[in-house]
Amino acid sequence: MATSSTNKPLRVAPIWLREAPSARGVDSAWVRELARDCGIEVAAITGPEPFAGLETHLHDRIEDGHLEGFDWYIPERATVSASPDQLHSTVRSIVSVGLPYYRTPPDIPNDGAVRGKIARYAWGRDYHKVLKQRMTRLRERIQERAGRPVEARLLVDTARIVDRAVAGRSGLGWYGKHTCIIVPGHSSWVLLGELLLDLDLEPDVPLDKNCGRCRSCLDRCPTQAIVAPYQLDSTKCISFQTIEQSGSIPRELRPLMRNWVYGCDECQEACPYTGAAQETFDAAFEPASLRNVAPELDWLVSMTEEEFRATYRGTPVPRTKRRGLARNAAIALGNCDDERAVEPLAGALTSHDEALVRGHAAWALSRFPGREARRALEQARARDTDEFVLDEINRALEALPV
Ligand code: B12
Ligand code: SF4
Ligand code: SF4
Repeated sequence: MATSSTNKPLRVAPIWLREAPSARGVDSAWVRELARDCGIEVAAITGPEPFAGLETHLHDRIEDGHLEGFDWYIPERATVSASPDQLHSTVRSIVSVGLPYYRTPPDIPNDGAVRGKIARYAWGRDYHKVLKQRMTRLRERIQERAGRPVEARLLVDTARIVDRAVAGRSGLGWYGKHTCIIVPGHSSWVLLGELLLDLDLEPDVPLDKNCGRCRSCLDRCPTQAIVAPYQLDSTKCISFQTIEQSGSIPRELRPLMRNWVYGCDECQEACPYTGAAQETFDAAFEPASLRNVAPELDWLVSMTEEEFRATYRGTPVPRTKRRGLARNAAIALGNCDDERAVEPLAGALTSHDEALVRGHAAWALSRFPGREARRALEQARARDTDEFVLDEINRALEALPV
């Protein structure tokens, strides 16, 4: 039997997927139809009952340290998020909604540039805004059809509710071992939200699907962050480190991060269901330029605030800030095994305005055992006064062969 990192037995079939909310006699097919009219391709309905078993599961994950680094992920919040009926006293039904976003990457020119990778969900416009706008429209349409004011609460990616638990119980999709919700026809490439309504709607039923013996996502994860089926240790996840981590990235993870500079799609790409995922033609997820998909690392590590804003405004990327993205680019340059990385790294080490970036550039230079890297590090050691940077430089010099 699979066990968590603290040897707690894994609950094999979470009870919150097996609940059968009572039918309320109102046909809900029209809600799904209206959703599609509003640009929301998939929707399914569940009741407001607490997700039995979820509270304990979340508390266990917190206790195991798997959610460390999320200040807001505290047991009290987790308790509330497991009981949607506590969020809004009048809620009678929840509409789980999803925006599929899978698309093939644009052609990468053969221009010799060393490039990083941005996770697909961040190629286009910020999904929080896109989904909220469409959900607002859906709420208005529901109200028109219901012929009375409808109280509604619209949630996308908040601490108030576990989006995947709603999607799982409503049958919008089912849990993969990578912990993502797999939606038929789209694999896990679907962003989730929900409308809590004071309307009685007939609930849909959970899908009777599972991964069987497959474990491709666990095997493919570069940092082994999926510590057991359905259990992710966020602190090891490249997505967490490149997006949520505001400080230094743990040294042991840096060499494993490959060229991901914002998020990570490895576990989803490994999934056999991705082979059958439909391309989206949703303009909201169309990248404005190649830099929104596969930016040149030498540019990222030295971009100005103006360039950063002009390129990434309106997308999810600003969450990591210019310094975070440049830090991630320094690590990716360190992992690229291409001597051309030394020059931009030496430049970043000498002149980047953020100590965070200079320090990670020092680490990255330690991966290039030539004389140039050593010279850049020694020169920087004589000039830099920041403690973190000096520590990184000293460690890098120690790691380089004399
Ligand atoms: C915190 C968070 C993260 C953290 C932690 C992720 C995690 N797995 O917990 C980090 C930063 C690592 C992260 C990464 C990503 N995230 Co995120 N994240 C969230 C957030 C805000 C909360 C998730 C949460 O509560 N996690 C706590 C853990 C304990 O819950 P869980 O992993 O979902 O646990 C479930 C399973 O383990 C399952 N389960 C447990 N035992 C068992 C046993 C069996 C048999 C079964 C079937 C199931 C099962 O039930 C649990 C409860 O839902 C949600 C938004 C939200 N408010 O819900 C988005 C969300 C989950 N993220 C999302 C996305 C897109 C991503 C990334 C793909 C982004 C990227 N490309 O970089 C990666 C995917 C990494 C991965 N493999 O999960 C989407 C997922 C869409 C989907 N189709 O599933 C969400 C829903 C945002 C949204 N609104 O669309 N994310
Ligand atoms: S997003 Fe990347 S690092 Fe995180 S679990 Fe998936 S493969 Fe592993
Ligand atoms: S890769 Fe395999 S184990 Fe992982 S989610 Fe997909 S089907 Fe499930």
